[in-house]
Amino acid sequence: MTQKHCILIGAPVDCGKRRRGCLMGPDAYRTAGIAEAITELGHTVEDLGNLAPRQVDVPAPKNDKVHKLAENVGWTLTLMEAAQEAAPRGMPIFMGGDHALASGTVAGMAAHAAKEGRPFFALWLDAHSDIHTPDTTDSGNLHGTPVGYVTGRDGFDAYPPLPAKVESRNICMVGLRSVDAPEHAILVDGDVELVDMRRIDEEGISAPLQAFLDRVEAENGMLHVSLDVDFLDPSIAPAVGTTVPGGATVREGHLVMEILSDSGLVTSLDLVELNPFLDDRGKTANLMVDLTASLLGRRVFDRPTRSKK
Ligand code: B3U
Ligand code: MN
Ligand code: MN
Repeated sequence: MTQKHCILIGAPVDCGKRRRGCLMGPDAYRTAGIAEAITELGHTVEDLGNLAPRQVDVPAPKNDKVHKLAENVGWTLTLMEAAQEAAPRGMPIFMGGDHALASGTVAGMAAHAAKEGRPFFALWLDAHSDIHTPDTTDSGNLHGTPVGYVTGRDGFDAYPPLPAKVESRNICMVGLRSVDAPEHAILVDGDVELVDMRRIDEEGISAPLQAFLDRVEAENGMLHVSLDVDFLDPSIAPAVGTTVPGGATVREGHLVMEILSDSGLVTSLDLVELNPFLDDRGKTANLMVDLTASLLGRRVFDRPTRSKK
């Protein structure tokens, strides 16, 4: 694969939900050897260290369940800016932190794509659809809202205005198995590409993914991948607060990453929801690093595989 310059950006965001621990995520990835894994593949790496949220004042939210609105808005500002600073120089890899960080990373990458005059696509690898708004969320946890924000839904008045809205038809969600009623209502009437676990069981994970990638390629799009730990089955990835049984296997995870790697289309990546406090001797952090390595070209054999007679 062509050499990349990978820019590691620590985003210790822990305000997107109540259970604490995702702030330790960036250092768990470093401890698991993310930089070394990337350089071993022949790429270059730069680590910007951990960022901090901008300090902002916001009006009290209409929905009083909403948790830590100001901190979430502050992180969105910080990461929107960081994405736009890094994107022209290489491939940003945002080491979370919980999924609230994607409000900033995705909005920033979409703004960058708009500047480049290219369409923007997002692949959401997650058990959840994260398309709530601060008004529809019942948990009040804003890590359930980044897709709502970047697609321009109402209710994000406290957030920065979107430099570039993401077209919902340019989003593909893979791994869905936990969708709340207000999210369901939006999704069934909308045009987000939905790949739930049933579809994966019936069609396999590669066919729907490849169909989406064909569209990205045909439109010369930029592709952001947002990988939530809970996309994976909790038996192989226990370090996450919101485990949902029946997730992707190790093999499905790697296959997705290898197909993405072969496509050459991925321009940025989020690694989110790792809570090292809940991990089992680094098992989940190591798996997330291995998946990142597959995305960046690690292979057993290049395809097509030839057996020597
Ligand atoms: N949809 C639920 C659960 C959830 C969303 N994202 C995560 N969990 N990680 C909510 O709280 O909005
Ligand atoms: Mn998520
Ligand atoms: Mn999730």
